[in-house]
Amino acid sequence: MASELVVAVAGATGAVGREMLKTLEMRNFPATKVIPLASSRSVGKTVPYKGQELPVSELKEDSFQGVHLALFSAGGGTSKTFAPHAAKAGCIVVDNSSAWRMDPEVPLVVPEVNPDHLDNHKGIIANPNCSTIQMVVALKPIHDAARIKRVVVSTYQAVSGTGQKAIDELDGQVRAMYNNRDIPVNVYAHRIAFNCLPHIDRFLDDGYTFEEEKMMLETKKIMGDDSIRVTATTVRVPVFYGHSEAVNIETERKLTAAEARDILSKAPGIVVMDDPSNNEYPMALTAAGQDPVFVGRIREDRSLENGLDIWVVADNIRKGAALNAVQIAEILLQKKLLG
Ligand code: NAP
Ligand code: 3JN
Repeated sequence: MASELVVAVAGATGAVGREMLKTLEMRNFPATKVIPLASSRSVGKTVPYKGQELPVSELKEDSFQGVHLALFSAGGGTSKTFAPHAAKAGCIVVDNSSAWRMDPEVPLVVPEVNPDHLDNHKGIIANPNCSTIQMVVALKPIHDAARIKRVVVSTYQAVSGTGQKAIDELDGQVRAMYNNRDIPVNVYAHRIAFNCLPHIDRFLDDGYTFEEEKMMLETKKIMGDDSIRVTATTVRVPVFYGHSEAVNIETERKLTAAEARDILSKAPGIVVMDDPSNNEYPMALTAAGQDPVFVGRIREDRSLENGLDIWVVADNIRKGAALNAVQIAEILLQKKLLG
């Protein structure tokens, strides 16, 4: 590794960007300098890193001279515009948006699943959607053991996936209700407090949402297998942190629940919590603030010959975004592809 390792965080004032700074710090990432970037609105603000307050600079085309690694979480449009400038300056971009995920030239990586896809990057690497990340961590060992034919997933997604404004909206709505005030509805199409919205991101012509399409397409690309059929229903629930997923899996070869439990408990990045007789199963509250993907409720699907049902929970801002991006950077370092 070179003696210098300069890291920029684009979107450093946002929910994901702040978690990225925290994750770099917690994992002792060997950055010699960290540069927080955001919009012109944030110039003059600071963000915390290693006990200091770092000043935020405006993200510009020339922000990446002398920068080795840029972690982007400033929205798809921003990534589309600025990631190529960063790559052209010789910086490796790990992008959290959907802007580059399905580009055939761009690796889409979950370290527990397809770290080898990093070998052929061309300067931009994509971090998958949070709901996809936690699902593929659980699917990969099952696919390796029994070959997955089809996945049916329903998600229960926390408001933090939408960013800080949605965290504030749920908090504000609950307070308004308990104080008999008018309930502000600004972020989602309907009230989220004490409600569930089967609507994440925009609707597409065939009735799916873009979030559902992301899960369906990204899963095939990460698993490197176009034959896996995936259908998704993504739902926003009034939870602050932690996405939960009910995942139904049809396999080519029969796996018993005991075999699946054994395989999953030995897989990287997974903690199995599956003791229903003691009310033990993962919940959003279990995962919030934690690194692993938690799996429970592992059972054989009574309606299929070779089917499993599992329940998968992870912190959407950590493993679903910041942690996965930093793990990618760590592998680049191990492979001597960075610095
Ligand atoms: P957020 O809390 O709203 O933060 C947005 C960040 O982007 C802020 O730092 C903001 O800076 C910055 N930004 C916005 N427009 C910009 C511009 N034109 N130039 C420079 N910076 C700009 O949102 P978040 O939850 O952190 O999410 C940010 C992005 O990360 C999302 O849009 C999405 O693409 C990605 N994301 C990915 C996942 C995943 O599934 N892997 C999950 C969540 C989010 P200011 O404070 O200056 O406005
Ligand atoms: O809603 C969630 O729980 C996850 C949201 C992710 C997100 C939010 C805004 C824009 C994304 C993403 O990562 O897919 C994007 C995007 O399309 O970049």
